[in-house]
Amino acid sequence: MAARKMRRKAAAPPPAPKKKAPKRPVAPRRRRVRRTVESDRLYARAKAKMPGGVSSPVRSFKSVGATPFFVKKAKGSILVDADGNRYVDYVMSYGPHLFGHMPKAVASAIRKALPRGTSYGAPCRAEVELAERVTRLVPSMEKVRFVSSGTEAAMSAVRLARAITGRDLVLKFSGCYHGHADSFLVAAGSGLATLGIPGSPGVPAELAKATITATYNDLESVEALFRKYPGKIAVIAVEPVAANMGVVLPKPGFLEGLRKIADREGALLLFDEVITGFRLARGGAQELFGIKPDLTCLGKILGGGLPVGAYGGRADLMAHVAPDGPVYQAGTLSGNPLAMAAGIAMLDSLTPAAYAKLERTAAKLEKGMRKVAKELGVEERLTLNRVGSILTLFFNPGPIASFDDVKKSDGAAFNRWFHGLLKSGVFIAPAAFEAMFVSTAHTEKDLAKTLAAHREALKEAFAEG
Ligand code: KE4
Repeated sequence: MAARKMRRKAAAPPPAPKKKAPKRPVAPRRRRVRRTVESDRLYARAKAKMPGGVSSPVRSFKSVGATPFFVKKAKGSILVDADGNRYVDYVMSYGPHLFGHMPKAVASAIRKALPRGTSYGAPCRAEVELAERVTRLVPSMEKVRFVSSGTEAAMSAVRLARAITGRDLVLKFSGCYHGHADSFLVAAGSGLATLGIPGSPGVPAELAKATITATYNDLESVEALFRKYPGKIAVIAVEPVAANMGVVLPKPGFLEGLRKIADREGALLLFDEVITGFRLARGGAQELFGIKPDLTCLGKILGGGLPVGAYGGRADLMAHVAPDGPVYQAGTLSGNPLAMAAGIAMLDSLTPAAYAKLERTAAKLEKGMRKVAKELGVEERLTLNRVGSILTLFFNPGPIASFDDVKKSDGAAFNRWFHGLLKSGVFIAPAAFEAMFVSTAHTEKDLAKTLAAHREALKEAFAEG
């Protein structure tokens, strides 16, 4: 069979050279329609058993008028959902994944720790080793206590500040978010702002009154509250770079001003570095801006994706924490060996090269996003705020320095932009009051895909605007 065919082929004249087809303009790659069958099935089951079908409200896609996809797996900069759709991920679990999902060092540290057990209810070596790293990287934290979330960290730091000063009032900034402890669910950012919840029901009015709110970047608003409540404010709690109303940078002198006011008034200064800690520098925002708070809370990166939070500060302040002192705080899973192992691997990977790469990638993303906006002639209608590897695009001419500014943004345009990106396989937080998180795992290819998606999505965002 094969030989006969061969002979026939030999006798036939050589085929005429094929004419080259005229070059057709290359149409932009058609967007693959995202399948959502499996995610929809999972969502229906989830809603039957879980409020909103999610474990944290922002994940519901409610504020962008859609339903969530369910993740099947994640690696590096990529998320894959239950229907096999792949996304370049800029949520990065809202901050922990500075090196992308499942970086080798963290995965191997967890695998090595697992055979030794998951939680002891007793101290272990890993806690000590992580505590030594945290206090070395963040010198203002002479002592540290591990907890299991950023909320626990902020809540405990406030309790400590109230105990030390003997004062009740907590001063926070509208649009900043410090977790969901009662004292902080007042004019908060992140999920509350996203869902338009000014302050959560269930917080006793008496307790809500103990939280007073100033305007971010407005020192006079802080001075006014200290004039109004002399000797009553225990702590000024602030995100040194706000990232829960979108990214809003501190104006020059703002953080220094808070430091001076706290010292003058006998209040403590608490930096909530749950997002900025280890991200903006090895020593967080306090290293970047050179301001030393009295207390700091940490989370996210500190656990590399496993549940970890921490609070800490001067040794004389932390001496008030039980069992050394009377301020009670406890936690079954605090300091568990798996999370500690992950944290050690994360902090040991905080090299100058990693920060250089984060800055290069984030700067390139910012530059590309600005270029696209300029080419589309919409740059005047947008504000892009970036510090290091966190950034937010506001549909707002700006400038944006406070939550009041942020609230003037065009939410509908943001939603169209969000969906435009998602259709093209780029996942950002389904909420206008969050940050985009860049990691060392984001590649040139990811950036190219992101900027192409951004171009199409911006057109859609402004198509109706
Ligand atoms: P957790 O309790 O969620 O670990 O941390 C609370 C917290 C405290 N402080 C800051 C500055 C924070 O950003 C957070 C939590 N951040 C949000 C996202 N902006 C978590 C995402 C969510 O709520 O699902």
